[in-house]
Amino acid sequence: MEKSLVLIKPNAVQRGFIGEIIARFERKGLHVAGIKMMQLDDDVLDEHYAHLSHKPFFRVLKDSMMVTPVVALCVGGLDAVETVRLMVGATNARKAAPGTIRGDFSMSGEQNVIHASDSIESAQAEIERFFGANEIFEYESAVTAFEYGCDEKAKM
Ligand code: IDP
Ligand code: MG
Repeated sequence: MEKSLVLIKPNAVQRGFIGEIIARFERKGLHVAGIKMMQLDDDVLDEHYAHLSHKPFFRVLKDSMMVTPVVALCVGGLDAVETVRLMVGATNARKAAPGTIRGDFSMSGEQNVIHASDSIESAQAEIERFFGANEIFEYESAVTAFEYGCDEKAKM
């Protein structure tokens, strides 16, 4: 099953949105395969945000990700990476569509409550970055037949 990596950022932890954000993924039908609270450090953020290391906001971004622990979440489902990105919305939360997580919970392009993997390749790397193999769980869902059509189940 395709999986994506989500981080509930410190600004969402501070504002008390952990439960509401996780509930949105569960309600959608994405299955939780891994979940934990963890304190990020400079080294893991250098790796995680390597594509932004040249940006003027890099230091501030990394600092903002260490203010409190984050909640790391691995969720799975058909086309999970694209589906989660659609649920998360645009990077600048002021421009994120209402109904998306950023669109509903944030006014900021930096303090935008959540990270989500942007491709299948980065999801694989990010899941390995934040979870050990024994922290990702594959288990039979009792309700898959009611969440997907037969043709969709065949693709999973
Ligand atoms: P994404 O989180 O939507 O994938 P990225 O471009 O990968 O967006 O940027 C990672 C994070 O860096 C964003 O979620 C946001 O917190 C922060 N960020 C991106 N652009 C800006 C900016 O222009 N100013 C301040 N922070 C930014
Ligand atoms: Mg990104």
